[in-house]
Amino acid sequence: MRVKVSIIGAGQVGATAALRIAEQDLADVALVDVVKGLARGKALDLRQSAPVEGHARRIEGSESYRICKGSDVVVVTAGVARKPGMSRDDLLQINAKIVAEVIENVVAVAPEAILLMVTNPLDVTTYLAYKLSGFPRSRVFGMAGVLDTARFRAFIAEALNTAPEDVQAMVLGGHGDTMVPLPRYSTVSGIPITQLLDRKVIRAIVQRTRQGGAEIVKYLKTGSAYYAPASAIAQMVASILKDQKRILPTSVLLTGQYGLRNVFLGVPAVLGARGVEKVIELQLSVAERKALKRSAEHVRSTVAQLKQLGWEV
Ligand code: TXD
Repeated sequence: MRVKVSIIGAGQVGATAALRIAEQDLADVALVDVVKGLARGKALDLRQSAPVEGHARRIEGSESYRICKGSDVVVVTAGVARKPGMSRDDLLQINAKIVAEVIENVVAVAPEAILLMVTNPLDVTTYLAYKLSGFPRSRVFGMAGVLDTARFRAFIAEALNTAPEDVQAMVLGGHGDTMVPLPRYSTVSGIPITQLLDRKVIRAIVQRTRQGGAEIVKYLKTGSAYYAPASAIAQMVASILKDQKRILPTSVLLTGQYGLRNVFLGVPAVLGARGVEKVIELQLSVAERKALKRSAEHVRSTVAQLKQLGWEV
């Protein structure tokens, strides 16, 4: 049986995610974009790399959602990205409209799919997708934490001059400046980083992680990061399609966990064939709990802005 992942938005993140999913032999890919010819062109290019890369994945591109029929997972990257000086929240008005249109189309062709949201502001577009799709909470969630922890892990590995994959880390909270990296739950081959790195160094890494996206936007000027985001998407998709049940930081609707409810926020979750199968509740210090609450308040205030803009969600 062939599995299929649809990716809505064939821009930088969407097209790179398509490449990773095909080259990792995870699924066939359907790419959709409103810009005429864009998804078709990129899909054709990707197909032509298959003989050299050595996979037999089907990759289609279109302006029409018809090609998404039968998708197991739909990844939503449609929207605009940040330019220098912009926060993720500045994207709210325009991306909310785009996400609403996308969700309506996706629900019509792939009502059984798992929705993985990527468009910023992430925790808010995921909330919107949850409300508009009517899908259960286990089938609507967002990618951000895997990227934020990947940045945290990369910086720790650089500071220690060690293999990046040996570094495990956890980042909670919303995808923005209020995210909560957790040095206490970060290790290198099982050794807590607090035993390996100076407190001041850890603090600097935490700060750099929070600004990780902006640092790249400043260099690129016309867009934001996409290689690492695409890696993060592929990892989450793999955990779902292979039913790996990996514990990955995921933006999930909280229903009382961490003392919070009715808000999407990054927390460790078990990802398997049924989507979010479980939320893991970590023991937090008073300061960590406070930081997470602050992050939740920030996401809530952006949802409130959405309501002010006339969205009934
Ligand atoms: O961690 C995370 N969640 C993120 C989020 C990491 C990286 C990027 N993040 C966000 O993803 C970013 O802030 C943007 O909101 C999205 C997509 O970023 P990308 O860098 O891929 O932006 P591009 O290159 O501009 O691509 C967006 C594509 C582009 O081709 C548009 O034509 C298309 O989206 N688009 C649409 N497709 C379908 N339907 C509609 N309505 C539509 N509108 C735009």
